[in-house]
Amino acid sequence: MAEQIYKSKYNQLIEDGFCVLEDVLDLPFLQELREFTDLQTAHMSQEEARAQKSTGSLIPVMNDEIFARLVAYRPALDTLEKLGFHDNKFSSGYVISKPPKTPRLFWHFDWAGWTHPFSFEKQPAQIFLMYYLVDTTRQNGCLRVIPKSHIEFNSLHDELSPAHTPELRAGQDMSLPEFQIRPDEVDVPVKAGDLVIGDSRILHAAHANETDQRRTVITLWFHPNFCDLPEPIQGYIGRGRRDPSEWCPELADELRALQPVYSGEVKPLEFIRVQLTRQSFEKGFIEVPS
Ligand SMILES: O=C(O)CCC(=O)C(=O)O
Repeated sequence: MAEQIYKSKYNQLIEDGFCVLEDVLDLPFLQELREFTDLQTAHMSQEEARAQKSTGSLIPVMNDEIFARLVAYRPALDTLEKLGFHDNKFSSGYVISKPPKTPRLFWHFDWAGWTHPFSFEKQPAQIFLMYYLVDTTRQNGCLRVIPKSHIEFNSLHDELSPAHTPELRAGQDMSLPEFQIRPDEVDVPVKAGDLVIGDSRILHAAHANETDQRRTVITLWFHPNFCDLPEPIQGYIGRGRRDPSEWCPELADELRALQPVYSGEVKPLEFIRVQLTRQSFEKGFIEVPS
């Protein structure tokens, strides 16, 4: 891909909060991931499926070697560098598989470090790398985002309660603001193997899966320019890291190089799910709820 294209993708990520890089996963690996995740998600109990009707499966990636290969996947890491990011670190990720005939995913953002003013700067402290394993459309639950909501106040911020409550995950009350169709939302349909990169602060959701097939995405969280982040954020991201050789001995060195390690003395920021208001965007920070 030409340098100019990476530049425009980077600008889109910084200004709008997301971009799509086409055709990043090679076909044999994509097929392997499909087969593996189909088996994994086939074991989901009825009870779990009911409790997570809106999200679909939420299976952590750090137990299976195949996902270690995805985390250390060279074409994706090279893509981050070509976009202009350096010292890219990985913190965690999930297999999110929406079974057939499941409702919308609720509006939310993934970032939980809002108590630090850096959260209101343009540079992201956390980005998601999403690999959809099937082509996505409005019918099977493609991603929806509100452009610029990572950095600009959106009236939806005022309406959302802290994300990922059991009620939201189960999609118990589809009349909640979290399940609305918004006038400023855009669909992000992709081809299987494309890579969606998004700022973790962006408001995002997914359409219902109205088809008879699963729609699986693997979301990985990365932290670009880790060494340039404020220390309390480095400490927050670097907390409680496991030895990568327990996850994938063959890739332990590569995974270790991707681990966010903070060895300074500054107190780490607390992980906190909050409600954002216009005032927080205007002030550039939020009050910590006591
Ligand atoms: O299921 C999807 O399409 C989006 C997943 C998501 O919102 C997330 O990983 O934060």
